[in-house]
Amino acid sequence: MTQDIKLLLVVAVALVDQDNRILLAQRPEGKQLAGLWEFPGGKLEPNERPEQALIRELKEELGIDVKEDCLAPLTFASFAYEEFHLLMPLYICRRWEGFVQSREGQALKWVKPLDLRQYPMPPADEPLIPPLIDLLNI
Ligand code: 9L3
Ligand code: MG
Repeated sequence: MTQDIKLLLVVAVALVDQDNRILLAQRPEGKQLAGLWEFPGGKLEPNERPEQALIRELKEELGIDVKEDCLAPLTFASFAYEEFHLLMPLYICRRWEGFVQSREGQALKWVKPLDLRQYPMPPADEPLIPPLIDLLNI
């Protein structure tokens, strides 16, 4: 028997500052998974590549400008919710223009890699932590 699976394509980023801290954003009240801390990002719009979607989302949500060659793919999240299957590449970015600000009322936090586990995350985001810590060589 086959089953129709709804795929949701999302892209996320680990923004890393000069002290090797990573930006987490808290999902706001009223949204699915409210209160959980996530790597910033969002859904792909039709005809967008992941890098284009991320550049758009980072401008909308955080007010920063990111160049495509500053985005490096790191790993991939895959998580099956009951209603849809989420596929989400995680990029890493160390360079951007402008100051990170909360444009959509979301709480933001710069977190040391080994403290990431203290922040409750959506289930798709959690498995992204070990490869990120490996890459940062902590
Ligand atoms: N999501 C999970 N982890 C993330 C991001 C950016 C998104 N780091 C999930 C939450 C929602 C879906 O992706 O189920 C779509 O995100 P949004 O458009 O509601 O932010
Ligand atoms: Mg978002």
